[in-house]
Amino acid sequence: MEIRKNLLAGVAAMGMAFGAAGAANAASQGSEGTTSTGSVGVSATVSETVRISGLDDLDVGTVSALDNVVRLFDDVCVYTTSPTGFDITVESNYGNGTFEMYGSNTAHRLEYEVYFEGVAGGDVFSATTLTEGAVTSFSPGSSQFSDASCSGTGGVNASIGLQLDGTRIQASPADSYSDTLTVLVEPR
Ligand SMILES: [Ca+2]
Repeated sequence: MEIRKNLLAGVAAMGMAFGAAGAANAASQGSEGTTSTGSVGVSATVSETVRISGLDDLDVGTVSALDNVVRLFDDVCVYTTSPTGFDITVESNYGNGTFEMYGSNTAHRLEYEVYFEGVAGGDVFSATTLTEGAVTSFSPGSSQFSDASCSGTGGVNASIGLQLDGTRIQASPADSYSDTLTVLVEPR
């Protein structure tokens, strides 16, 4: 009996939650007559969506301790239906809190920096570096993230940048290094 009572209470609570979602969606029943009229409430929730596309691999090629700063960027297209922009979180497969490539010899590490900016092109390197695994928010200054194909801006509207510093290259033994970045975007 106790269990049954709790179940009923749960169903009632759910009914209240659904009722709160829409304004006038309580069904009403008709009564007997020459005609009869009832009503059916109709409701739906539209969620905001987001998409990042145009991602390409970043292969820096061969570098050495003689290099000072090595930079490479990839232009992408971010689209969201949210009028307040998007949040981005970039995670390094190997690094934890920092971006790190591993060598073929997995004892070898090469730290790098990742930039992201809501504009295409090399200006990404004037942006603030991202922290691995941490959320960074981008608000549209205009409507630049509401163009589904970024067609108004040449198919791109944002950029991911990778930077290797000479001091870090110097600290890493000769090897082939790689990592995978997971780029998560969410509507704000
Ligand atoms: Ca690209």
